[in-house]
Amino acid sequence: MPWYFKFMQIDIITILPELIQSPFEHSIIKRAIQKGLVKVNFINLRDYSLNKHRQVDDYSYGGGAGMVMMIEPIARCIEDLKSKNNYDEVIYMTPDGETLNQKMANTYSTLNNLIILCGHYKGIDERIRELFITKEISIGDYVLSGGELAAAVFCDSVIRLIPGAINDETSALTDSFQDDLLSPPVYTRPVDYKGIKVPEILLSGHAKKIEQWRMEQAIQRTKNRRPDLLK
Ligand code: 6GU
Repeated sequence: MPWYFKFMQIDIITILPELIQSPFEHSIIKRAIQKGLVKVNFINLRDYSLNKHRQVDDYSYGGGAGMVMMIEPIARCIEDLKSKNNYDEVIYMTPDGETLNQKMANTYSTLNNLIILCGHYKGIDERIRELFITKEISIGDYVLSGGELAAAVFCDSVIRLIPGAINDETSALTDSFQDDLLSPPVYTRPVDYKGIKVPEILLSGHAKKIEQWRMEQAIQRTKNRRPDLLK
């Protein structure tokens, strides 16, 4: 455990809680939850519908294909959450949001209380964005069926950065993108697989030289694959 301790609560509003839960039940994210670094609540939006059919969407004014998520259930849900907690941000997962990157993940990992709203259908009534949403996030330039998978990606990128989530504290800092470089190649046993050998330097035991080699490889790989990162 690091010398300082932070606790984060993430409340995810969704119409498909089953869809989003599994990524939180494995590996680093599961352990972060078990260690008490973060609590993730899945809130079923339909619980906030007053309609006997638990309806949360309706036809789009002006016509056109695709339903729109209604204001009232979302407003009721967010107001209920806000009556019990103070939130740093109310995030809406949407393809027209700001594209997620490592810098954003770092920033969000320092916050304490987040609401994440997962959209569906053709989107949410614009007035929800005006009234409640403080940040809009996309995970890339392609369209998903709903915000759940995007929310899981966002949460994974953030939770693993909470101090203590990763055992080796330095490990998250050497990730690809953390210094705007891709990661160097890595190897494990066997030292020779069908004639393809592990680079000699990695077997040398020279910590300094190995570090230098890894930096060179990282720069070379970034030049070849993502020159845009080097600016
Ligand atoms: Cl956040 N939502 C949806 N529906 N599609 C996306 C996305 C989000 N980010 C990229 N594509």
